Amino acid sequence: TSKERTFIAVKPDGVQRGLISDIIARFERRGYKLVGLKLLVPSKALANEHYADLSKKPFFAGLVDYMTNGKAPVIGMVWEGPAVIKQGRVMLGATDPTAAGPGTIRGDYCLTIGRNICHGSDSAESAEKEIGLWFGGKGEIVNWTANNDEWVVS
Ligand code: DAT
Ligand code: MG
Repeated sequence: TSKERTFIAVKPDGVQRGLISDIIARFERRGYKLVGLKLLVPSKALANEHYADLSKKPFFAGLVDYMTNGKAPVIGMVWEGPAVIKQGRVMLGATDPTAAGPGTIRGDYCLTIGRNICHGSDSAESAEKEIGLWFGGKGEIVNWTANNDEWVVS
């Protein structure tokens, strides 16, 4: 539906490389609506829970350290709009940047899977879980009407 929401993050390497604005711009100019935004160094507990599905993988410890060591923060966002979960993943590009096509975020800016600069929920279930994890506080998600909605979504 047009109220679908997904969790998109700029990982520490994306922040360090100055790519926050580019990543936001891609979602914004397409017409998706920003309803949550924060800058933080995630706790180990948050990163562990966020990547819980991957806890048995050999790269898990390195992944959590990279997300949480504070060498740069993470930008966490909630974007809303038609098919934003699936389209967000398409806009990010393949997890392994060597397979990510040009025009995608990873295809335009990344070379390796361990430094792929962005995250996007991969299903309705993960979107719900991740939005709840990263945006727990009252008022952190803002419901608002964009004045150009009638020109973007019909
Ligand atoms: P995605 O981030 O596209 O949802 P994922 O959920 O499978 O991909 O994995 C989460 C992150 O873990 C991914 O963005 C980068 C890291 N990762 C995944 N597979 C990896 C691997 N084989 N080696 C190193 N890091 C990996
Ligand atoms: Mg994933």
